Amino acid sequence: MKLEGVELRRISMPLVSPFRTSFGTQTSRELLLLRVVTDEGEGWGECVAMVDPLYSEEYLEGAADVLRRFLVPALAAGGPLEAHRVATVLEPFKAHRMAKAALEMGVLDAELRVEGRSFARELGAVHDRVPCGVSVGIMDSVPQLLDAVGGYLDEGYVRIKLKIEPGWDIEPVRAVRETYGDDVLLQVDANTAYSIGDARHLARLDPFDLLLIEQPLDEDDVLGHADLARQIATPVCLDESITSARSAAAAIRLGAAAIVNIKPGRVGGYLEARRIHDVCVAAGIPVWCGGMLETGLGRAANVALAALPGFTLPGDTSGSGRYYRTDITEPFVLADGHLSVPTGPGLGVVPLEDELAAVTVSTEWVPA
Ligand code: NPQ
Ligand code: MG
Repeated sequence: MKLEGVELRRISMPLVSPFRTSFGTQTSRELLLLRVVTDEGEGWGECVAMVDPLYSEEYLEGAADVLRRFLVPALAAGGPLEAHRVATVLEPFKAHRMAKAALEMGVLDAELRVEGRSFARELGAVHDRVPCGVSVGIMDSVPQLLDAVGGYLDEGYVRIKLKIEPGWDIEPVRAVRETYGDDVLLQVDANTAYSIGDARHLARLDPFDLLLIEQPLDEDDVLGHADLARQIATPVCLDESITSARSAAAAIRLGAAAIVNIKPGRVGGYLEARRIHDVCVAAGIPVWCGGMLETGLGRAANVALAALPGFTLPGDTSGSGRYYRTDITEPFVLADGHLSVPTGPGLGVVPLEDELAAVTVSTEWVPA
């Protein structure tokens, strides 16, 4: 394949309800989509960076800039266009993993469509459907939270993740346990909102039998997570800190990660995500697939990844309706708490022309 160019498409999708985390409240999702155009066909990539660098250091316009200025030109000049070569060709440029992941995803989609193979088959999926969890934002009150959780349980979600921060942690967890019982698979995500001095406070979550606590400390504080893990009974899971298979191996060796959240965007792509899966399986560490409020495009690829054998915990692979009234692809809808793994070529889904047009803010052509 030969690269002809990449269309950068900014889209804006309203959320069905505000989503509050320890780093802020989102009411709409601004996203950068990549249409990778080759001499043999097209592929779609989705960049998960937010508008503001609040989850990680990457942000939407930064990703667009590095793609336009460095990544697309390097890929165009980098020899035969093959998905498995993309990360190597882009390696001279430091970090910018979400931008690189989006470009690799688009190339992989184009390549697999030509070859008639699915993401699931390419990545090594062993299931045809995956169990789904849901991430529940910080709310103004406990009754409001219980309402939201009850609604998701009624929809069939098999695992609940509560976003927490100082002042919204022990009581919401207690309330969910008391209302919905000990059988609900329950976990929490702090998005780096605590410090090691909070260890004794976080140990108060121990009695609630949580599956895990996700990223309580700073992303660069791997040693702190190892120290914390010795002071609390809840298993420590890393999200933001895991940026590569190498960093996953290091975190596991240090005792900082009993469980790993895998997000392809955060680690530079689906191929690196699979390597993290392999590292974790070899070390006996359970993994699950995170979520970044993806459209149906990113959701399709995530569901394929979540069907690999080491994904033994339900992920944040929610249905489209968790976030969006209208998705830009055929929506992903839960059946019995599961989503079906797409089987068609590439992602197995394509943007619906009208829906895509309705959410498009701007397009920019970056020639090869
Ligand atoms: C997490 N995701 O696991 C992230 C964080 C997150 C589903 O909890 C806009 C774009 C809003 C990306 C909010 C979930 C977001 C976002 C939260 C990512 O840490
Ligand atoms: Mg997280």
